Amino acid sequence: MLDKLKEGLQGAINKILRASSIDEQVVKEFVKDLQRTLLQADVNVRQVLDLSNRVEQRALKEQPPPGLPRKDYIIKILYDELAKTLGSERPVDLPASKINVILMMGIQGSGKTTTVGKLTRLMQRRGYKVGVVCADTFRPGALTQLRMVCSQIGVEVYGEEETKDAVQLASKGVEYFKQKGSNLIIVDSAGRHKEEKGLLDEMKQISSVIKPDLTLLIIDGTIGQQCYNQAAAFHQTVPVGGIIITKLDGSAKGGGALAAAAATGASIIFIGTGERIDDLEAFSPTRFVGRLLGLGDIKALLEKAKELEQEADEKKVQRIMSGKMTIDDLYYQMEQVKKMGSLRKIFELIPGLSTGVPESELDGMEERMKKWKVIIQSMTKKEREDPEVLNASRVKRIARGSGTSDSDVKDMLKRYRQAKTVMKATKGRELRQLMRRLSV
Ligand SMILES: Nc1nc2c(ncn2[C@@H]2O[C@H](COP(=O)(O)OP(=O)(O)O)[C@@H](O)[C@H]2O)c(=O)[nH]1
Ligand SMILES: [Mg+2]
Repeated sequence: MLDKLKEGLQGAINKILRASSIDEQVVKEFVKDLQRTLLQADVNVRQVLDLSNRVEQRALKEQPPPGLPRKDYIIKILYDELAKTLGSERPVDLPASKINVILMMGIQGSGKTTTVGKLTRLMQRRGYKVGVVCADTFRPGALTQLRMVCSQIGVEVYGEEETKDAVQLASKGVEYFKQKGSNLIIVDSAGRHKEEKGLLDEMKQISSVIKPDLTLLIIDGTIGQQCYNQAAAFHQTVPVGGIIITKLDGSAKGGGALAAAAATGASIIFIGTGERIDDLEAFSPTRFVGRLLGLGDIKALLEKAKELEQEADEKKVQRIMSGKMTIDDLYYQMEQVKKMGSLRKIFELIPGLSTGVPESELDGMEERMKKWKVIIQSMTKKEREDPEVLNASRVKRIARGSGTSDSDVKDMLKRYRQAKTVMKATKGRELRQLMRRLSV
């Protein structure tokens, strides 16, 4: 599966591993290799640029945790960014205690009907009582096809050969299975109309009538580039809750998977890997990327990186606990927490930082926080390690260098001291919790 993409990525990685030292040029070349490979795999240009820019920026700017070679760290960055593009892992989470409705959406030939069978089988095994509705009134023989698929697994299909109103059919079918006591109703839909707009309108109407708990977009993994626009068009019509990429068993280039996920922001939940009813796999972005990059090596590398990062964190916590927090440590925490969300959160999460700050002032603090970053960047290494050396003239210099005022600098120092005191007093307990939360 996805042999070309795999080959390309592994080639780029091998080149990095063989380089005698990592400088800007090696990184740039690596990023070029990466771009070429992704483009060949039919990932769309904008996405390729986004992804490769992020990899380049991080590879050039970030420091690997002590003990981890820069080469390995760059591979980890690539892994992170690829996995991030594919979204987070999302199991299907539909409470069996209520009636759930799933709407299948996608163009003709993408694999909707086949996937209905696969999904039904899988959900049956998980204990759901499944009913299937045929709302494809466009394709001749659609009902017969769906019945054939579902007869293999003894599942009833609601459909009417004569009715041409798909919206009405969907609604009647859902009602039918509700009365019958099903707790999962899967609605198969048409994938083609005389014009695209007709199809999208129909989807919108079906969705507003049956009010699905989950709308799944089925995408053919072999179509590459077009995935992006297709997924975006559906998503604008009916928000996509999850994606299933089919036909990843054949000569799929794989770019489609990345494209569809990016166009909708939805996660890929399953992938289809064959025509048989059991050929459906739960999708895990990390496992997928692991496979692409060559799992054996990457797994060991990731574990090592995590260990070293934790070790480095632990050392920081130790230092901070013993009352020796430097400004760099504070900065590091600010950066770490920022990855989690808003600046406001930083205040709530870094122990001591918001102590004594009234709720009403918290929002204004966000602005202040931005200033602190520039202030910290204007300090020398020595000053960051030992802020007690800061006298009036140094404060003036920093204020001037960062385009802030003396009182801004003093305010930052005051907060730093406060945070330091609180962390020492709580023996870093809260901080440790914070680090733990960050490392998952
Ligand atoms: N190899 C392979 N073929 C698939 C897969 N999923 C669907 N197909 C085939 O794709 C074709 C179209 O599937 P169908 O379910 O009718 O698509 P629909 O028009 O969206 O309902 C059929 O020939 C299926 O057998 C898959 O995961 N792998
Ligand atoms: Mg179909």
